[in-house]
Amino acid sequence: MTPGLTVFIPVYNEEPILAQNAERVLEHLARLGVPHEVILGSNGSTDRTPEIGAELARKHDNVQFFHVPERGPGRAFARALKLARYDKFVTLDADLSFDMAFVPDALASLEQNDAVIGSKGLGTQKRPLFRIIASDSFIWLTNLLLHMPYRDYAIGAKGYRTAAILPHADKVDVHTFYTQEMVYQIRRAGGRIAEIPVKCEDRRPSRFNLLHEGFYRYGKLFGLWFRSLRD
Ligand SMILES: Nc1nc2c(ncn2[C@@H]2O[C@H](COP(=O)(O)OP(=O)(O)OP(=O)(O)O)[C@@H](O)[C@H]2O)c(=O)[nH]1
Ligand SMILES: [Mg+2]
Repeated sequence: MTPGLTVFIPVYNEEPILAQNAERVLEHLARLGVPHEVILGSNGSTDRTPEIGAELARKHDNVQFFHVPERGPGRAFARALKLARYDKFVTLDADLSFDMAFVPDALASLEQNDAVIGSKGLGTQKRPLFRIIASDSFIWLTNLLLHMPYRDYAIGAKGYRTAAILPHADKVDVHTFYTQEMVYQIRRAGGRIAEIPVKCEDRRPSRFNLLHEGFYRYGKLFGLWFRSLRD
C-alpha cells in the first residue's frame, strides 16, 4: 500500500461542526508533511451531514465522503477501510475531543507497530465522572476475559496498519464493539500493539444511547469471550 495516512472520522448528525472540524483536521494534516486523506463516513444521519460531507469531498481532492442509511459506526469503519488509500489508518471523533497531537504520535508509533491505542487512562481526560466509571468497568472486564492489558477501547483515537486489519473488514461488529475485536485479532495473530497517552476533553452528550450501549457492549464482550475460549 502507498505510504501515508488515512484519517477516518465516523459522523452521525454532525451538521453544526462537520465543515469547520474537517477543515481543522486538514490543516493539521497538511503540516505533517506526509501524503494523507480524510474519509468521512456517515450512517443514519438525518440532518444536513450528508450534504456537508459531499460538499467537503467536492472541495478537497483528499477528502472522501460516503453516506449509508443504516446506523452503526462499525459499518462505516469497514467501508472506510476498503476505501483507504494509505498504509496507516487513524480514527478520530468528529467533535475533535482528542488532542490532535495524537495523530503524529500515532503515525510515529505505526512505523514499528501494527496498532496504536490512544489511551485516556494513560493520558488525561475531562469527561463526566459517570462516563469514566462506565468505561473503566467495561475495560476492566474486557481485559479480565480476553487477557488483554490495554486501557482504552473507544472507537476514537486508535491507529492501525491498514494491511493488518483489512482482512477483518467484513467480519467486524457493525456498531461500537469493533475496536475490541480488532485489538483481539491483531494480538491473536502475533501483531505488535502500542498504547500511548491521549488528552481527551469530551463534555458533549454522547451520540449513543448509553444504556443501550452498556447492554450491547457487554453482550458482545461475552460473545467474543466464548469464541476466545475456542481459539
Ligand atoms: N458513521 C457513524 N458515526 C457515528 C454513529 N454514531 C456516532 N457516530 C460518530 O462517532 C463519533 C463518536 O461519537 P460520540 O458521541 O462522541 O461518542 P462518545 O460517546 O463520546 O464515545 P466514547 O466516549 O468514546 O464511547 C462521532 O464522530 C459521531 O459522530 C453512527 O451510527 N454512524
Ligand atoms: Mg465523544
